[in-house]
Amino acid sequence: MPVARPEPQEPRVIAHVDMDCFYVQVEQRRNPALRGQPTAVVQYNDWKGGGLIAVSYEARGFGVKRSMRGDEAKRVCPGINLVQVPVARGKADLNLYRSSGSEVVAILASKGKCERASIDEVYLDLTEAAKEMLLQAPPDSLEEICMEAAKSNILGLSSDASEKEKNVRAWLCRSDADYQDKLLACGAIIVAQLRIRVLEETQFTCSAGIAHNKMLAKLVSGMHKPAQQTVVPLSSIQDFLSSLPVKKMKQLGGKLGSSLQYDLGVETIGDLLSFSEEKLQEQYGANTGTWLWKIARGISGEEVEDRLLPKSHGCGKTFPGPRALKNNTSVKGWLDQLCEELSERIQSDLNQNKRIAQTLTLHARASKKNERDSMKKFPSKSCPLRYGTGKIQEDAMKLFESGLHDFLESQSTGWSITSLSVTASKIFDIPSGTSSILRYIKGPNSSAPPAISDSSSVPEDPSLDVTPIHEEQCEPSTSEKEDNNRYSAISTKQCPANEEKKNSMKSTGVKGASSILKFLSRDHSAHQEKRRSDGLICSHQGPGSSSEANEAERNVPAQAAVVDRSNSGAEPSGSSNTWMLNVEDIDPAVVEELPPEIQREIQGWIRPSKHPTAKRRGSTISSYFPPARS
Ligand code: TTP
Repeated sequence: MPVARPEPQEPRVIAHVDMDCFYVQVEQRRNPALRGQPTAVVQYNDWKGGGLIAVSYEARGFGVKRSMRGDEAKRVCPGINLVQVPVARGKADLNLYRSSGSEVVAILASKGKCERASIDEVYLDLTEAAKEMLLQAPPDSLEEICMEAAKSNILGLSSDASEKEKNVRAWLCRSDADYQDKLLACGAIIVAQLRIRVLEETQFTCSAGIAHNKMLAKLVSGMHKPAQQTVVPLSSIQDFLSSLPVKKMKQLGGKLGSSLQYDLGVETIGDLLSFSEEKLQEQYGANTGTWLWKIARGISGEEVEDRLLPKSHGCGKTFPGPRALKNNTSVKGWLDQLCEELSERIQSDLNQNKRIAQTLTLHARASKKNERDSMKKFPSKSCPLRYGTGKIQEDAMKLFESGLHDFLESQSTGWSITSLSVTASKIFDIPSGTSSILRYIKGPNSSAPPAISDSSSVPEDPSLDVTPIHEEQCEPSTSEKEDNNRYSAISTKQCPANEEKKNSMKSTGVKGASSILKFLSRDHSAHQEKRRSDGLICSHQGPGSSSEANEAERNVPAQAAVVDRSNSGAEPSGSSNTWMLNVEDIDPAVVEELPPEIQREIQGWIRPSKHPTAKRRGSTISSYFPPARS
């Protein structure tokens, strides 16, 4: 259920940036001959030409849709280019798309707090940058407003096409505007400049929404695509929400939205205005009721998180129709492959970013023989995550068996699995210092099998690493959704983007800047390739993304026994803090899996006599670090 959060006192400027037909653009950069051509990226499974997962805007013009398969797309648009998604381990390999997304994130993060929300979308908190611009170089003081900003779509502004740019320029430069609108105008100019930089440096176009909160920015970023931006002034919010179908809002796509429609007769967000906060609370509980009351008024206190790295890592694959898995051996074969990739990715995250994942979750879709239409779902199962491919494989199989047991409800009947995914979540940074390593060892890495909990009632975050794709999925996470190249941390120090940040206010007016679409010529891409090869372009590898709530649940010790827990969402039993560790408790296999510097540190504990600094702290690890929950 969504949660109402307190609103900030000060007006904010928030942008949601979403790449246009992202996988297609990545393929077009790889093969510039595809630029401007009807193109789609298709899944690995080539049944009926493969399922389309990304469709260029040229192809959309011919009526090609993501729901089609390649053969159908060819019938609708005979000239379409179908590019198969890269493949590894018999499934889609999204590394290229993740690292391409990271290049964009590195640029966008130069102007303010940046939250990578999925493989191709980002939230930015531009409040400080907008305030600074308003102080130093307000729009009405600029000699010229860049073309890209002047092409903004401002909700509520006259949409007379012939006058649009003139009206937008006038709106951006109004000296009598209220403070909130002035900040938004600055935000619109900053976002336009960022989008131009993204295009110049990566050759990718993106669209954006600019508003006073995340909810509104997200709702409008896709309203005018491709390569455009939309601004939501305060005065336009009620009109906008009054016609917005409830299901368009991310959190209302499921049961809550259906209940609003069928139980309260609410069709649009604006319809919610006719219900008091008390009535909504009575129906949906205090918090969700208040949240609904607020969204009806365009109010959302959700903060942009400072996070460039994924919140989880997930790997999955679907097995449609005749490919469904019908026995434990075939499930184990696939689970082993998914777990191997997951293990590589979390290990890479640990090595490069010093981050530990704490929870392993298995999701599956299943049906029982002769019961194809049953509503019973395969319950998702979680347990503390133990590092090491073999352990993850072992635990995932146990999670599967536990889920299958519940799913079958003791019936001995045939079953088939049509999708499998494993996710590593609850990822936290290891603070520098040894106490964090202690937590790492006592938590996710015990050699004992972990407690299993039922996570079926935890709503799946649509932006998690595991994105719903037709045949296979493997999100970066996705939902940040890794081999070593994939996940290098994005350091603002490393990137020229940071220099830009320092000087950001000096260049607010991009004099004579032309429309983003002009950059899409092949000549330009050749120029960019040259710049790239000359080392002029920032193209850091980075994370994938996901957006599972980053809760402060930091201390999940592994348990000695496998316990089936059906009270979903509960912490595995025994996550107590009164836990003591002696050096004998450290699994040597775990130590070998750690990054070299951490291994050295642990060796310091294990053989304190050889490491005077370690010895100073005591002879058993527990004497250094009292149990603490962080
Ligand atoms: P989206 O942002 O949903 O779509 P898009 O970028 O292709 O197009 P748009 O311009 O309309 O935003 O998805 C981002 C990428 O994620 C997309 O290019 C391919 C991948 N993807 C899948 O693999 N499977 C899916 O079901 C979806 C929705 C996306």
